[in-house]
Amino acid sequence: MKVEEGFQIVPYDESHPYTKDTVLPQLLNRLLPHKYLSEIESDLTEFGDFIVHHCRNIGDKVAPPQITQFNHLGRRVDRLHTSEGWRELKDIAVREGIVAIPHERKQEEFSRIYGFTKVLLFAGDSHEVLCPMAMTDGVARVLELSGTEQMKREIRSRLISRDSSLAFTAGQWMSERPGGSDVSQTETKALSITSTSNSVESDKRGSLYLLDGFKWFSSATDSNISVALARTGPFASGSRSLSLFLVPLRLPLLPQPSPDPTSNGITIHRLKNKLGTHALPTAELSLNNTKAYLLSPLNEGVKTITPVLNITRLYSAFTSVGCLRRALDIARSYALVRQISIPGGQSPLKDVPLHMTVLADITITYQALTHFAFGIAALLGKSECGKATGNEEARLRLLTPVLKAFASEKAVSAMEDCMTCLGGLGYMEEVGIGRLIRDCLVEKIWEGTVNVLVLDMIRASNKTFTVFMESISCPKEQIQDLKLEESISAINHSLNTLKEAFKPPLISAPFVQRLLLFLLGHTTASIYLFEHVIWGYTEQGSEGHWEIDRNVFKRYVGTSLENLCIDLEKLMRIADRKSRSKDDTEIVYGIKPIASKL
Ligand code: MFK
Repeated sequence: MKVEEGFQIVPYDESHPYTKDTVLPQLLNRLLPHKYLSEIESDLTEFGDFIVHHCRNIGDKVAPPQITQFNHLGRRVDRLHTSEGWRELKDIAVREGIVAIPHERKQEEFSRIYGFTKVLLFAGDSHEVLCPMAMTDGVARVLELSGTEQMKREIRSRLISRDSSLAFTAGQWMSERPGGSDVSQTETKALSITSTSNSVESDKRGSLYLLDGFKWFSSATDSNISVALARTGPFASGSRSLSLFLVPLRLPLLPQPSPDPTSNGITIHRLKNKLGTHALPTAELSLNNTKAYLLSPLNEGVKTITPVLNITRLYSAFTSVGCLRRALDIARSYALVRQISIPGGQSPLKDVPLHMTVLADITITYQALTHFAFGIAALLGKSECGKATGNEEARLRLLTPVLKAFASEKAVSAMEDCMTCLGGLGYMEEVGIGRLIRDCLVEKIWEGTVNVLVLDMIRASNKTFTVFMESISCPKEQIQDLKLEESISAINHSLNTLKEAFKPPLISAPFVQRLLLFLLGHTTASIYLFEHVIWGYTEQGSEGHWEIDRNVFKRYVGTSLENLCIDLEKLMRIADRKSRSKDDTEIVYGIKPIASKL
């Protein structure tokens, strides 16, 4: 049989990422004042069209970066070559205002919602250019809060520019070989450049230092500047003797493009050979007398860089959700065209209940994560505009690490289900779900692994859990009208468990701490879904979508019930098992450890 004979697989068309999305238009309708929604909706629609008809094709021009370390004269040059597609996608992100929108703040505190909607739409086709955008956004915020006037004028203005011929991107260098997420082991040292009068030398940008060290994971090797932690005090003081520096990658930093930029004492030791995010130039960098500007108060580097951590964590969550959006759309679109045999004839997959039960479960996960992510984006917007109450600041602090960890875990397994919805075709590289999964696996690791975020949640909960509880109220009559008593009772059960578990002294058993993060994630996502149902019912009535939203909410709570209904008593029983850590070791290594060697 010739290939063009016999059964032909019908191509599927992916749908518009904004207008045909099952949650975004309704959710923005709830979260944004009408004047802002009408102002931005055409941009979102056009951007969605542009992604489908233009950005997607750029993927063919995206390839891994390469490095030329030596020139023909044997000189070390470390020239980094990124692919044409990567550069084009970065330019698009700049022109679309991914970083500009939240910093221009034309929609006031709602600008973050607008900006993150674009992140969500773009994520699945972005080949991770959102990673440098995340760091650029975070660094722009650090400069706004801590930079000198000159840094703000010269550098921040370029970080938030929409003109790709002027715009700068930024990286962040924290990770080093000894520590990973534990920055207390940082080896990079900063020495002040002293003038004859023995004071720290500075130009208008700030106090100048020379950095010497080795940065192990730099994902923004093609950026213009970076922020880096380096030691300005004794090693024994751990992370309390780290300061934050602004590092130009090439000198002179300005004018850019400069006629002959030279490296700022930075050599690329190696490009990383990663499982995914192949287009992103991640490198190991050696810093030798690298000029840098002090950006934090001395030895307060970790605290000063935290806006970068929190903003990139939110980008990470939106990237997980955005990649799931695209994988789900592929699976949905395929189900419309793929015919299978059923007794008595043929049927598209969309009419096969067994298939639709899988797609509905994935859609519910997607919607729950989307509601959760936008809930936190709204809080960040308020915080940055000085409009957040103390309670909202506390919720933002507590829930940012929870969202990032929760979304990274849930999105990848849901994407695996999307892949299976296409059978063998889903496993093909050309479909793209494989790349989305590979790229998103990193969201479980960078910017803090799930366990690092568990510890961050515990640290944040010390001050904030009570206010989180105070923020929740369930309107009783509507619960009855909507027949949601059972779901709300599960949520209340979980809230009581969390309330008891987060009472000081906090449970220190590692297993329970990890479980608490997921319990808090499920509960928060349920509460955000619930808020949306109530809004649809009270504000939109029969015009609205609320009956579908109510089903989504009930089903989400139903599938999370096992998690939501865990008892404090059960948690305590687990926590009280002092031998659990020892048991874990025995289970993992299959042997009883010899007591003296424990
Ligand atoms: C698509 C987009 C994806 C994004 C990709 C970006 C790629 C970037 C590539 C990378 O570089 S990945 C590696 C990034 N590294 C990390 O994310 C570090 C993970 N480690 C942590 O988050 C640790 O928890 C931390 C380094 C912050 C711990 O450092 P310390 O010095 O042991 O923390 P400490 O002493 O607990 O906190 C210092 C202060 O900061 C405290 O305040 P006080 O001094 O007032 O007590 C903390 O409360 C505060 N703090 C810590 N984390 C905070 C925070 N404040 C606000 N938000 C936070 N998240």
